[in-house]
Amino acid sequence: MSNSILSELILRKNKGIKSLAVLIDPDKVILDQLDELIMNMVSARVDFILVGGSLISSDLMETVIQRLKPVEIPVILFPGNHAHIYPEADGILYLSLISGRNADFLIGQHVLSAPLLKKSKLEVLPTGYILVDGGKQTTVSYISNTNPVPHDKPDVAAATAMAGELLGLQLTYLDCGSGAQKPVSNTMIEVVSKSVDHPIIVGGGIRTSQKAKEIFCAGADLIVVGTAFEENPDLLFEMSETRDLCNELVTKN
Ligand code: 1GP
Repeated sequence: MSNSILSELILRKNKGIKSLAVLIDPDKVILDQLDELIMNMVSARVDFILVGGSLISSDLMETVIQRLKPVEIPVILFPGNHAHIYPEADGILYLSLISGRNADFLIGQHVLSAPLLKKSKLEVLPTGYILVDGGKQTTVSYISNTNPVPHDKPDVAAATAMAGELLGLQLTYLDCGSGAQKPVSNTMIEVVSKSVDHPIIVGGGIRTSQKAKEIFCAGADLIVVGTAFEENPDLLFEMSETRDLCNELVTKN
């Protein structure tokens, strides 16, 4: 089991370098348009590709991963449950839903998937997954039967992230859920990123480059965007420029 994705994220965090990930939801992807999306992701120099979601009804996940295989961007599984494991990917966000109190998503799904993961070559990324209220109930909160952290309670999110770090989790993912009305607040990102030493992933409801810039400046190391790119593919180029501008500032300083 390699640790190249995690090492890369830690290295970038230490240098203040920001990263952009595209989330591909197998239920929403249009296979005929996948080649174009791949070309765009390569030319925008997307850093990571996440594939998955909390509820996947189609049987396209494996096909999508196989089509992404030749692309030189790491493909990371974003599983909704233990059935969403495909060894052809490069890594897996091993999400423990630490904002919730549902044992199944804290440890149960992990017990079911551990034997397969131990045998696979997937890089396992132990991640404290913190759902945050983004203005409406999301599929992930419904499916996991958990309450998100209130949007205006950064201290609760920070204490949750700290507990995850103390338990040995290597990443914190603050997520308002796909299609959220509003993303995680800048204040929450600032407070959480000052509370833990490991890389912070932020996603859910990020729809503009301006927002992406604010979220990077607040302390996110990696942002994940899905819905906004499905609605407006050109935004991919705008957001990657935003990432580049943030990174230029870092290299100048
Ligand atoms: C969802 O963070 C991801 O878990 C992406 O959310 O689809 O709203 O960009 P969006």
